[in-house]
Amino acid sequence: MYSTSTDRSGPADLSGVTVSGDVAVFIDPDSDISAVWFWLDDTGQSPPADNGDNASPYDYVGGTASAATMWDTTGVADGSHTMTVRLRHLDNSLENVTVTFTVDNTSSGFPLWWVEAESGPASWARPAQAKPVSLAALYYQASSGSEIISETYY
Ligand SMILES: [Ca+2]
Repeated sequence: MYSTSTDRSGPADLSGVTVSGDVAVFIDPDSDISAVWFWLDDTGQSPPADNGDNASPYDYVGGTASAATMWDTTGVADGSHTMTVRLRHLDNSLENVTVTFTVDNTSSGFPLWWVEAESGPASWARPAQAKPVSLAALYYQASSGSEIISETYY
């Protein structure tokens, strides 16, 4: 599971989703679990695990009962990643689970704006707040008469 809040609110399945920035990664609360080990991008579970947690709630990076320590996804490359967990149940049996997810921190830049004049040769103005950013966040706005047409490219 993951959440974008330190209080782990609004948890969602990490499998198949795209995450960015800081996220809390943790195990779905289950009273049958006594310990959890985590491996990022290591489905073979080479010892030692990246992190282990033997107290509920079971967090990837750690934390307290009320607040998870966030994992900064900008520390890894954009693209596909795996999180493999080894769960130890109360009867000491072990269970391995791997989920695949995507990290994408490319579109977090400040939008870049141009405003096109209504008539005559194209006249371009850049508002003072415009900053150079990655083209992934390019925001194009054109005025035509009283109508504003905008397009967003990703
Ligand atoms: Ca814990």
